Amino acid sequence: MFLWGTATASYQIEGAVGEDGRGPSIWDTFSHEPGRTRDGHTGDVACDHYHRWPEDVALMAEAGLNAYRFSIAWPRVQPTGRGEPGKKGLDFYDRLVDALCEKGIVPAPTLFHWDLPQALEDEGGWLNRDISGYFADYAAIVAERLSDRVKMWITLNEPFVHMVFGYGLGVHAPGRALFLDALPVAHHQLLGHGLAVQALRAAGAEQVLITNNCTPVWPASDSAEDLSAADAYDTLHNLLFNDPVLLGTYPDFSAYGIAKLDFIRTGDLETIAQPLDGLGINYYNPTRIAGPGSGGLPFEDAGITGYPTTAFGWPVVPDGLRELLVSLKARYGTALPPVYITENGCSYEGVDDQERIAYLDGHIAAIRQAQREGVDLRGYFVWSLLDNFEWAEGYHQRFGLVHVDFETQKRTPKASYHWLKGLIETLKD
Ligand code: IFM
Repeated sequence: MFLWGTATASYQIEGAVGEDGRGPSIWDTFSHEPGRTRDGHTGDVACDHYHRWPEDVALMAEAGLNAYRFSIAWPRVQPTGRGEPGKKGLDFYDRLVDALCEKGIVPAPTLFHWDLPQALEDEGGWLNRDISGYFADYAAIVAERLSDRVKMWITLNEPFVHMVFGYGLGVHAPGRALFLDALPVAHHQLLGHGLAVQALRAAGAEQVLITNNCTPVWPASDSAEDLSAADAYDTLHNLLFNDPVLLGTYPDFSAYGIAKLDFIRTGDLETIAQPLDGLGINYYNPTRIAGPGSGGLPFEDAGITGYPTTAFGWPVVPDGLRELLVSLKARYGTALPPVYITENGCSYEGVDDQERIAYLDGHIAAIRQAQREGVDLRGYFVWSLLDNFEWAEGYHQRFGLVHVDFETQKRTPKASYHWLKGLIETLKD
């Protein structure tokens, strides 16, 4: 069964940050610091999904969607990231999973979508190798409770973005600007992924994936400088996260002048390269790269022109998704498991969102073309079900199929919601 779903993340929709024993996360801390998010927005209330989830599940069912990718808030399950689980937090996800199953919607939880318990950040966050083990303990707790009904699990969401934005540039929580010294964050997340796969399997999980955010990298010109800069960027953004999980190796980092990767220990890569049942891919746009960059980086973003852009200013390049999928197949061959597009979507204003319809239509055509070119694709999840808290942009970027009035919490399905519903109906015939 091909999965047609939507995707969300706990901190972006749940709200209820102080309820039922949930501990603080790094996003609670970060968003409350002056100047960190646009207009000082926080996820304190967000879409109030913690209370309104029955309405949100009903919206999915009404659209005919057969899958839902959501994330579990680690600090709801373990308020300090370690030790005994809080009962009420797990109860929330238990009820949600029951309601999804009742409606015939496959639950596909992600265990980590950036809301690290603050107590673990106080111990160094993902710079601290021990966090990998705590992550696996948490995975085991959740799977023991839910794996009788949850068959499909995703360990991490976009470890690249969490490393670069959260620890490299400091524009996301936890707000550290370590540049290339953030590299251990990649390794410790990947190690946590590998250990979590083992824990999930031990608790009866049937299907395990990781979700990487990938981008086709376009050199700005054919010059040797731009070509090698593009390779260097591809290494950091794509290969650093796909190679270890699929091939059990790290790519060559010499372009970065990093000789010592001494945080990698013997046996780590074997742990990271656990067999997977799928690769989750989040795609938004390609990246055009020139070289060399400033600040010691071997590349710089040259920007893409000549394409329509979303309200966020992101170029709309549907064929980039086909290009990406075909290139994954070319690089990994038989090591590439079935692929799920775990996020694809766009930010636009308005309820009559014809641009979003065009965006989705173009990207769905691109995945169909990739299938014709031999890529084993098993699902497509739109980001996002609801307008929600778009991290540093607060509530300014609206990605939802359903409009949310953040004053009243009223949900209004947009034109794209009705369009997607119509499309899914035609697929049933
Ligand atoms: O909102 C984010 C999501 O949390 C991760 N992937 C990209 C989305 C849009 O920026």
